[in-house]
Amino acid sequence: MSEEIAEKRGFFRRLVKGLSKTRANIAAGIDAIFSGFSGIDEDFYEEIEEILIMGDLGISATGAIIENLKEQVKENKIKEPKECKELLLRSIKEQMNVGETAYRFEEERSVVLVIGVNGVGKTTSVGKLAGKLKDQGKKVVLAAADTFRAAAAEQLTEWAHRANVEIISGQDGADPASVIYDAAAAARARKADVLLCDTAGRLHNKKNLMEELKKINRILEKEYPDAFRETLVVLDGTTGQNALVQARQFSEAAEITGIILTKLDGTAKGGIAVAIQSELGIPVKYIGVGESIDDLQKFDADTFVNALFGIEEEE
Ligand SMILES: Nc1nc2c(ncn2[C@@H]2O[C@H](COP(=O)(O)OP(=O)(O)O)[C@@H](O)[C@H]2O)c(=O)[nH]1
Ligand SMILES: [Mg+2]
Repeated sequence: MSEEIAEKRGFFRRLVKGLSKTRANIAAGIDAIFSGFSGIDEDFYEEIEEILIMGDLGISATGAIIENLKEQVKENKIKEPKECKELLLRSIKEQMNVGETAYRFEEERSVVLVIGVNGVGKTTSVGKLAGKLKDQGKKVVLAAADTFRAAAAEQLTEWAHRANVEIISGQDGADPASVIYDAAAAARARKADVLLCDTAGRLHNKKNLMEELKKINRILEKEYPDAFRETLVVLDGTTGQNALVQARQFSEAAEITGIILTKLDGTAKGGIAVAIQSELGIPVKYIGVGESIDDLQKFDADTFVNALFGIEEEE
């Protein structure tokens, strides 16, 4: 077995383990319906619909999934409920299609802005991402631009040590834009591959947030003009539909290029990943499946749905 396959298999196992509560919520219910019904009728669809909505896939994504399933059943002249499972999985995967997810920032000189409300896992995700990129041999610089919370820079400094990368921080209460300014200068001077910027989570007011992000963006454009730009919103997977609301608000305030969905380990609301991709069309680029440095994975919709339904993947 090659190292890559072993790693993939390890990731999948961790994902399956992390999603166990979500799976108990969704897959067990779905299986019960498939074995409990002897024919396909309106009740059958309604029960599937209920499970998907309870599993946090969202009303609109669920509606589209059921419509698609009905069409497939008709087209393929399916009579047995059990034969619907494959079609259901396929239609969930189709709903999540956002085209190919690009990770260009990993390959180019880039700056990644990480935003999101308090406590969702921004600092942790920046730390994990730093570790991942460092492992790939990249030169990484961190910007501790959350100057709002006293302990924030300290927390990121610990991650910088763990990942063995450089960090630029300012005084508590300093202007976050000034930290970004210094960090851009440092990234330039050290010829960094990736500059990762942790920010404060303040969404109390959309106008404020927009102004602050605009200011940061202006500085980056001026001080680090040749860098490829990535803006990732971090969402807490345990908050279900709330995460979707936040994603919508942030996408109205900034040009979001992707999402990091955290805390998928131990949540029953993992189905939110489906709702995010289906309803917002923004790719989930990474998922957090634990608190340690290795607990960040690239997101793949097919793999995710398989893990959600406990289907072993073939290599
Ligand atoms: N279980 C779990 N905990 C996480 C994950 N990501 C972050 N956390 C925890 O969530 C809490 C808040 O994280 P933090 O990075 O400080 O959030 P921030 O305020 O957005 O910067 C910390 O206790 C983290 O350890 C994850 O993927 N899984
Ligand atoms: Mg933080």
